[in-house]
Amino acid sequence: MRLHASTVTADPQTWRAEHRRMANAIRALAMDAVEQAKSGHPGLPMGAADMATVLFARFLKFDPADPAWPDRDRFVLSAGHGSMLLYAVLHLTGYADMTIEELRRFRQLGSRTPGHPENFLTPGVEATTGPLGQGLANAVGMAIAESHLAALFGPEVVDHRTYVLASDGDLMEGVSQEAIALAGHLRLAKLTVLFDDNGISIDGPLSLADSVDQLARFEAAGWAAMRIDGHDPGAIAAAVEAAQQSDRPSLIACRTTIGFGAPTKAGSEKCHGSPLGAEEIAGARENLGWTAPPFDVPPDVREAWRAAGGRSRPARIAWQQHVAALDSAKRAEFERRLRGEVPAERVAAAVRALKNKVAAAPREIATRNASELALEVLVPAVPELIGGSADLTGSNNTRPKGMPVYSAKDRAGRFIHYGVREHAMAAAMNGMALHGGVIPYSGTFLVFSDYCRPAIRLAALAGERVIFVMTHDSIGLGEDGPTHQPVEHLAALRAMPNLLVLRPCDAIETIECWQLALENARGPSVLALTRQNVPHLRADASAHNRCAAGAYELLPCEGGAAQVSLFASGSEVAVAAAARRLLAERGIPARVVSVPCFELFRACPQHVKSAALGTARVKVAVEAAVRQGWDEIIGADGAFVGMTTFGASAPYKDLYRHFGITPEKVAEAALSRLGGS
Ligand SMILES: Cc1ncc(C[n+]2csc(CCOP(=O)(O)OP(=O)(O)O)c2C)c(N)n1
Repeated sequence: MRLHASTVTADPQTWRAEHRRMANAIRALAMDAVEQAKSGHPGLPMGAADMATVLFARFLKFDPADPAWPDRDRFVLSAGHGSMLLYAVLHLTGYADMTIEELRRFRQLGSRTPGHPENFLTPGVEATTGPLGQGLANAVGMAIAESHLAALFGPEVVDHRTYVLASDGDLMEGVSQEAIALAGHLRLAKLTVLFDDNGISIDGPLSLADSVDQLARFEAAGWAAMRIDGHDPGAIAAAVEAAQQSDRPSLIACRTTIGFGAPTKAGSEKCHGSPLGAEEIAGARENLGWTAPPFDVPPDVREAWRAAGGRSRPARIAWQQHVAALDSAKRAEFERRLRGEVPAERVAAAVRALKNKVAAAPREIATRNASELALEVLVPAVPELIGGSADLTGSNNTRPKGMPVYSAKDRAGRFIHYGVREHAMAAAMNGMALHGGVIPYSGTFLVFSDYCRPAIRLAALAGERVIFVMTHDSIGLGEDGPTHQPVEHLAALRAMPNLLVLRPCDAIETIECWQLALENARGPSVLALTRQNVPHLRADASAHNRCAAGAYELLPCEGGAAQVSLFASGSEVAVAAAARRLLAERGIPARVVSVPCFELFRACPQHVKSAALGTARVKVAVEAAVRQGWDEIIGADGAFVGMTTFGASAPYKDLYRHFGITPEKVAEAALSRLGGS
């Protein structure tokens, strides 16, 4: 749908003049900070300054006095390399932390002005961006969260918009296509993308690599779209107004000149990612009519920006009054959800009851099915959980019976059919977590964690609670073969800082791991789950969450001091348990240590670690994956039974035999280390 800016009106000259000076303040600060840092990207802030000025000075609902105001509009700078645009605006509108000193310390250690925006570091920054495309997909998640919470709590308390500033690079990245399609399908009308349509990227003119008709592309995905002159404040304002009236998400392609004002570098890639240099800056100052010295903002401009920063204060106060007037139970629930505080007692009670129920009737069950059992009790207990799957709902078991679907028609629904869009799913979940008030979880196959990885990494970096159910976690998935069988994925995920990779061995551990993922408020979690059945191994179902230690002795040795410690995770814990029996038959006492989570184990106090590691002379680990990472537990001289190649297509029991991941092979490995085979 073509967006029509029918409300375009000629703005009074004074407004235009004031606008120009406000925008030039962004340009000057960006040039100065990049010059001072001797690195950075002046081109985007200079080109997009008009868009940002119109948005922040006339439309965006925000209050620098309360950066976390829940009903603020969200502004995501998806083109994170243009960070100085955001820092300049935060400074000018009066965010207390964004002092002129911080701008002077752009890109320096410990500053609030890192190279790319980091939301956990800088109040006013909504998302950690830089990897192109991510911010746009984050914004889709934010708009989903907004619409959902508005449906639950009403428009008096939740009614805000999400704006994204995206560059050519954002729109070239594949994740943007997934995100755009999802947003169009879900009719996220309060989402607006301002596209910095400057036709330049790092290598030069966009025509070197791209010839997409972006308006047609967005329209095909169900968006409203229009193209305007991105340096005309009246046109920008009219377009934003039109977007606000649209019943679809909107794209506003703003034709701009990268490095606007720079005498020789404007309009070229030369101003994309390096300081302009003293001469060019002097020329730009002259072109722009900017006479203030570096890092200086003239009082009239400062005042105009401060007025922009104070614009939404009355709205915030009115909002606080609305919240205060809410029914007390509703208010308490709203505030609890925004604090990100899971109802710990309800979770603990649900977990305890389910563990007891499962332990009372032990049976073989796939951990993906056990996860569904957990969700059956957690989804009602934790109303902020928003589930989903990338078109594998029946395989991931992420939709417990009766969980309503979130859609354009039912914003109160809690399960999202993301379609076959793993990357945007993960990035949108980040956006939901960043928005607050919801805890997203989703499903796909573990092998497709690769398709989610850039977003998982940002969740880990930014410390967002996002939960990934990743099923079909090894060759144990069987006949689908090596394309679908993860081999290196556990190691690759474990290599990521601040990510919990949880691989439970049975139903009890699965329930415990779900509890840990929910409690992991400052980072993402991956639950690696089996397709195939596994035996019930945990005899005890006490309230104590044994998985919290990351590794613990599941089966003690019998008949003397342990000679062998067998370590395993997930489905291979059963293999280790069977190997322990074989060793016992040979008179060799062995113990089994379940290792559901390396990261949690690493964080344990030394005595807990030592207890899990034990003192047996021989250490053997078994996991249907590559060895990488296990030396941390078994040492370089430990034995490892696992995968060294890709898998194969066959029934899973044949595969375990074929690849030698069997109790016999584990016992053999132990015996050979003992010198007794
Ligand atoms: C995923 C990803 N790939 C590559 C980069 C490196 N990079 C930063 S900006 C950019 C492209 C610049 O073009 P554009 O997005 O149009 O920004 P502009 O030059 O207009 O500022 C690239 C390739 C990145 N940040 N993220």
